[in-house]
Amino acid sequence: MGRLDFSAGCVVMGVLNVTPDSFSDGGQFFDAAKAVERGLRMAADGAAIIDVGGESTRPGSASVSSDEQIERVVPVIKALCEKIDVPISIDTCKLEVAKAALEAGAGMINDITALSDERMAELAAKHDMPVVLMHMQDTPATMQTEPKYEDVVGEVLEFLLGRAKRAEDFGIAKNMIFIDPGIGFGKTLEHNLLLLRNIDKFVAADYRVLVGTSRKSFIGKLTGREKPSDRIFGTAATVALCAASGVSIVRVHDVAEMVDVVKVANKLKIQS
Ligand code: HH2
Repeated sequence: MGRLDFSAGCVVMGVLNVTPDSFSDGGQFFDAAKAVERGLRMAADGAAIIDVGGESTRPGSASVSSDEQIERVVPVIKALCEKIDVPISIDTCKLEVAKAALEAGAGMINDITALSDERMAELAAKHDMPVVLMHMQDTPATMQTEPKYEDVVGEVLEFLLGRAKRAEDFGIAKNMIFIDPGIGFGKTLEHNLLLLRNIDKFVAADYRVLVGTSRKSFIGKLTGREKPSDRIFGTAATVALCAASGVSIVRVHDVAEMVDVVKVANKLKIQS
């Protein structure tokens, strides 16, 4: 499996949801063969990493058992690892799923609960795997009911730095840790905008940063685009800002388009 290379700046993580109900592409890649085909396309389009998930975390979603997630993601990860050198990340907060994905060839853990289960931290440390630590207020089932912060940027950053430090205490190397403000996870439109406007503060915090804005509902609110697949240009604006601000990874559905955006925005990076 290849390694991530940040020498040119920000890179693109392709989202591959092997789910029937994801908010933007649910059902399209639920079939393993279709998911593999989509993963190969993303690799050909320039994805530096592919994030495979077997559970939707959209607002209001219910959790999916480990067995069900494993059944969905393992065949896809195995097939992709046989065919391409692009690293695969597993989008899960469940230990058994992460273990099965690792055995199938995945090389990174994307945990929207920021390693709440400490056995997940032990697993990542033992296998020297990169981890994504994401902030979320509440749980996907209820997180959009009434998100509240006094100082969203300060609180999210403090949480992430605490979790990053804890991950280091478990033996995960600093350069293996990615912090993620969790756009849309227990945040209003204004919270999301404040986090993005202040993304440089996260970049300055000494850990690599990952941001996932792709096709999310706040982009729909700003553009009036109801359909997630119509939110590509809105997504591009956020991706350009992130890349030019020094974010290391953008997590997106539209890989070919965002690879172009990142190539240009990386060259526009403002040196402070
Ligand atoms: N967003 C989603 C899922 N996983 N992981 C990280 N680290 N950051 C994110 O912003 C993030 C994430 C939601 O997007 P998607 O996977 O397209 O939808 P769904 O959860 O409905 O499958």
